[in-house]
Amino acid sequence: MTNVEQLKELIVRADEIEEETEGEGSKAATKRKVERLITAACEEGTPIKNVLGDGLIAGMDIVGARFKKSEIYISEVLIAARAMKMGMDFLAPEIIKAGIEPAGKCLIGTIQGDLHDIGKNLVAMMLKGAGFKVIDLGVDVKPEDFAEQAESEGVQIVGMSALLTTTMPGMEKTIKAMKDRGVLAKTMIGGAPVTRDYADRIGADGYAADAASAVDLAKSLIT
Ligand code: B12
Repeated sequence: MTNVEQLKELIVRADEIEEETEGEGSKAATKRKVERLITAACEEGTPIKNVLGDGLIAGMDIVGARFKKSEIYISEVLIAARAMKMGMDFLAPEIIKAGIEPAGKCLIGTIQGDLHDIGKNLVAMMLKGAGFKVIDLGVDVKPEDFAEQAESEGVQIVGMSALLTTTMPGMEKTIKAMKDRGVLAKTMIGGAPVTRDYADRIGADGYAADAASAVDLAKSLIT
């Protein structure tokens, strides 16, 4: 197996690796392995683009597909995403040097009045894993703040999350705030109480039920 293939495998099996090296040092052990494989791949002349695309992103794609089919739990996705982030952090200076363009630019946040962020964070991590540049506005984000940031950052996609039926109307207000400001970014929405029907009703460009589908949706919205 090449170093890049091993890197992909490491992301897919990150939870098993952390279990094997259980205890205080498990995260550090994963970090060491990720960094060792990236260094080895670079030393043997693999372009950064391939280390990223065929290693880290390819691994995360498999994790996303398995999660979508309910073959693995959220905890396993989070461990894989953490390993992915370790790799991305380590590679960041090289990515900048190589001038690799992100897959797209996305703004994400939880809607005003809503503090739930586990699902939103998962979507953000998976988008990053798929090569998107993600600007995370956090929780309790006002419609005007979404619109203002979408404009100033020049994003292609605005993702909104809501977990409370009482905060869902904030999504429609955000879409309106974006229109009022003349922001042309596509909108995608999600969260447990949100449905495709609701997305259609409020004029959102897309809805996804889980983080892996959110990545597919984001890709389709910008092509
Ligand atoms: C954890 C939790 C909390 C935590 C949140 C911690 C945190 N940092 O997020 C705490 C304890 C703070 C909390 C507080 C409250 N909660 Co709460 N909470 C939950 C709980 C148990 C799990 C939510 C969760 O994280 N799920 C796991 C994630 C991974 O799933 P997810 O969010 O749905 O995300 C996935 C998809 O929806 C999608 N997705 C999500 N966001 C996005 C965005 C985009 C763009 C896309 C495309 C896709 C997408 O992808 C994600 C990954 O696959 C739910 C019950 C439930 N089963 O949903 C109740 C629940 C959401 N909470 C509820 C309530 C009522 C509250 C409180 C009002 C309770 C209270 N009386 O104080 C407060 C509200 C606080 C506030 N202002 O927000 C209710 C909501 C009822 C309703 N229909 O409105 C629920 C449903 C519980 C219930 N059955 O009553 N809560």
